Amino acid sequence: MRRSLYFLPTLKETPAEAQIASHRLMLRAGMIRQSSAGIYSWLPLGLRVLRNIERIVREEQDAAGCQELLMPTIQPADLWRESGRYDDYGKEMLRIPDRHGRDMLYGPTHEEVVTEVFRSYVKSYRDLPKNLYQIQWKFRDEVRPRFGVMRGREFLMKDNYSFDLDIAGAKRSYDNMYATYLRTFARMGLRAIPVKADPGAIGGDMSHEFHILAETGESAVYYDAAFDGMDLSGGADSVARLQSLYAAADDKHDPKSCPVPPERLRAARGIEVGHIFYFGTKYSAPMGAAVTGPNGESITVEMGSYGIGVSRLVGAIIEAYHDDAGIMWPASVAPFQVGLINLKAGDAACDETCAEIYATLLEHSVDVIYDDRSDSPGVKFADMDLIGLPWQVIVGPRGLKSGTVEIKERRSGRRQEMSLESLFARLPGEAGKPGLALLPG
Ligand code: 5CA
Repeated sequence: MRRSLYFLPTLKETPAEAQIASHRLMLRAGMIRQSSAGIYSWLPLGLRVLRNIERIVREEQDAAGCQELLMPTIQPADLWRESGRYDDYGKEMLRIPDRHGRDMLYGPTHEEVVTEVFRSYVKSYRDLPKNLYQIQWKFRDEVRPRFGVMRGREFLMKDNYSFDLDIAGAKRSYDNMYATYLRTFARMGLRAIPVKADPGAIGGDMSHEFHILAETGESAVYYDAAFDGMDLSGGADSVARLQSLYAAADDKHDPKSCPVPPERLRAARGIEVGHIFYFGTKYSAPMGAAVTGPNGESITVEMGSYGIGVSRLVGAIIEAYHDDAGIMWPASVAPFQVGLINLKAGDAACDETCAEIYATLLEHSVDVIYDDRSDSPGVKFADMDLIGLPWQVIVGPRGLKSGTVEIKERRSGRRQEMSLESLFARLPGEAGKPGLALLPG
């Protein structure tokens, strides 16, 4: 993508309304535009990151045996009357009458809709277990939308729903998602601590929230210091081992009954990026989601639901990866892998070399944004640091005299001059995502 043609409205000034780094940086980097309180347009650069996060979430859901479907954003109130939640949900639910005076609502979550789909088709124990997911927009009329996409009113969620024959099966489904979530967040460069949580409006018996530790987090979390040395990438340390350690959100934590001695207890702020629930027959019983068992008996299915805040993750990743100059994207979610900077647009040698690098990167399927504008080097450096692509390739007249360009790694700030041949030798043979390494070790 040529920067001169790209819709990327970066801002020099810090917007006054933004209180935390990720919100400020998303506005400054031209990723989002507020439409009304807690409701945003995703501009091209922001959308690329959102789509990358979605892709990782989707790949991990598919690998875990879940199947994707897509349910409507607008739901009939009658389904929520069946589950008994229509009146309970309160003012967070956006209620909309249609032209016939029927009560509709913009879905804050989809337990009712998915249970209706399931009960209409699945009739036998032989068809279990099932796990269905979607990545869909939700609306919650939050009292205090804030921090940009972190607490929005309209937000993108991955939600899935498990259906099992018995409690043991439901626990397997739950643990499968617990491990899947650890893997999903690790692929985005995040360490997410699973803490025991209160199921709240979703209801149920067992629930964990996944928190990214950050000072700007909205929740207080308490956890055993042993977590600090654990493998939280869904690998070596088993679900059973992790679940045996103490970790609780503030609504579950009671200093008086906490089993961890004070010197081993850590208190921190966290951003909740995922939440999983086991709630048994809370929806299946009132809504009649049952299958026929091996002896012809009717068995009400055991359910769980599992959410990931896809749009919230964009902000959470920035909270974890930024410095004074801007964002520092992990390669797996970065909107582009390389920023190519032409320090002297209009200079024949610079233009020619940049054109060659740009074409070669594209040939190797490396996502690149080429700053071909005639602005000053200072403006281009600041802009490129702000949007935070993992690699910068800087082309200027001075380097070209000795046949070199400069490579900069955004995260470490490491720089090195190299010839075009060495640069091209470092490009991957095929699709360059995500492991591009333009500098040695
Ligand atoms: N039905 C369940 C699981 S599918 C559910 O709705 N869970 S939830 O309420 O905990 O939401 C799941 C995730 O969505 C949260 O962990 C959080 O990461 C994200 N989320 C919730 N509310 C918002 C919001 N207002 N803005 C951005 N993300 C949100």
